[in-house]
Amino acid sequence: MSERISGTPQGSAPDLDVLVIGAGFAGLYQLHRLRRLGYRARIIEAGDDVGGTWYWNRYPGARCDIESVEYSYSFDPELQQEWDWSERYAAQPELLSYARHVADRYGLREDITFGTRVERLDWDDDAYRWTVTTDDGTSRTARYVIAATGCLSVPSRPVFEGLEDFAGEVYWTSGWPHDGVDLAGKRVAVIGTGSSGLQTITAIAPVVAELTVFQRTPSFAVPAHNGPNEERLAEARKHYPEIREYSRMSRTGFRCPESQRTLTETGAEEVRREFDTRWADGGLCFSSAFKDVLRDARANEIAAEYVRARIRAKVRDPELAEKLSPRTYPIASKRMCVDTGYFEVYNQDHVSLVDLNEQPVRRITARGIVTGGAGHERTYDCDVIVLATGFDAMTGALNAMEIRGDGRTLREKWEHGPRTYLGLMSAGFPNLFMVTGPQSPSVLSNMMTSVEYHVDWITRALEYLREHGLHRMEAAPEAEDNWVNTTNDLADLTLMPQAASWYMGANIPGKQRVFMPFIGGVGTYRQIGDGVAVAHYHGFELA
Ligand code: N01
Repeated sequence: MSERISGTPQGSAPDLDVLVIGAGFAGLYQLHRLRRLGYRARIIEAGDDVGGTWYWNRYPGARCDIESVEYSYSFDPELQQEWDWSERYAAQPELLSYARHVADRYGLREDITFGTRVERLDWDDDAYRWTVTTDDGTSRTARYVIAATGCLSVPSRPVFEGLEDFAGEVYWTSGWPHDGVDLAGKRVAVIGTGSSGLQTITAIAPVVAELTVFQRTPSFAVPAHNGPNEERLAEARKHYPEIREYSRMSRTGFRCPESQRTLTETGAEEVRREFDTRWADGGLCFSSAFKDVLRDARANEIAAEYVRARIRAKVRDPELAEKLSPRTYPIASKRMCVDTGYFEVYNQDHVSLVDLNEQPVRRITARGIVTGGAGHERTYDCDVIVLATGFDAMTGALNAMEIRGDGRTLREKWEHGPRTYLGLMSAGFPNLFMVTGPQSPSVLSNMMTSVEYHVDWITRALEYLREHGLHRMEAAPEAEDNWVNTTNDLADLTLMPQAASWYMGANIPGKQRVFMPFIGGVGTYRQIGDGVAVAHYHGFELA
């Protein structure tokens, strides 16, 4: 059972019942649910339109790595029947149109304030409300705040000495110009070879005059086999309820055959057959082929070597193929990429790879990028530099705000890593919910499945409070401690902590290295979350 503490809110009613931060897929659905239930709710959004990730990340080739029919809302059967997904994996413009369609279809825009960034939140424990201050100097009060701020929404922008001296154009994939960029016939340098880099490189290679890729760590990538979607969509339209039900209880939040077999106990021929099948199917299910791939170093190496062999088969120059083959971390311990002809790009004469382990970036000059050590410097001249250097994942957007709860800021509390109960609330910060927060499945899952579950869970909690005349909800410290320990223990059973990944916060200088998402699976997490709700919000203090 939850613990009840006594108290009543002092003072006048707040301006809003609920203030939601962010108008990405999470914020839009949250606003829709709240409006239907009669809450006075408003979204504050930094961008000038809805869409979140798909509003900002407009780089060439930006595309989802979960199939469209699954990376879509399930809450309204009519919506899912009426929307056409033209490709197996939707591209950014289509995803942005979908977000806009949802905002218009449910009349959400009237309750969204665009072009405004939340800067600070101050909790008033007498009035049981938050004061939310935005960058236009305005303050609003709200009984509850829901941070739908996204897991990969704050770009990581490493400092490259001399970047400001560069005479050409500079673009960050995470903030690509809305009017597009004409790269035709230009000499382009790309720094970063994660998902954003791979997609950009593949998309721009056919149009640029010269492409130089600066790689620090190669990525494992599985083929997307993207293409027209009529058949998949027709099948999905017949079976959406079953598809959604399956996804909600699955490990990953989308349809992916989970193997019960261990690789190390399966014959080599059968292992190969299974990988071949998954490779031919395409997509992220590759790493679910055997249940020990993420737990057993030997199994992992066999899976990794399978992918490296595929890279060798695609890249004509063996030396180059080796440079493009990851060897420094277990496969799937960094987010795998889903590609469409990425490795083949390097077979073209106008494309070259610079291995930053051999020649690190020294500085950037007016002409281009200088690499190498003293006496061995080399300048790569270019007209355009594209930076695909990633994000301050999971905690970045929350820590970017000054969130002051019971004295401390959230940033101070999370100095040694995020601490939450279920990834939904953090002790000391009452009435502040997070959608897909740290220590929930979030980035390890189909975000749509996880977003909908969290929004539904939070909405149900708010309804419970309202029905019981309660006004304050807070994670209990012991429940939070247990949950943090559980998530850490689960991660330690896997190979995930071995990688210097953004899951671990390792891409941000000074950030505590701790595995941030809950790795126990979407279905298991859902059962735990539902159990907590049924037990009158066990582990939360209600007042
Ligand atoms: O970012 P990343 P991303 N000098 O962190 C390199 C999702 N997403 O935007 O690995 C040189 O993966 C860095 O090198 P290293 C998806 O979940 C999805 O690509 O740190 N290089 C790495 O190569 C994904 O995982 C899609 O050694 C530097 C790259 O920059 C997540 O977003 C599409 C550097 C950053 O890769 C993040 O992907 C796009 C430096 N100083 C994104 N600093 C879909 O397909 C960093 N790097 C849905």
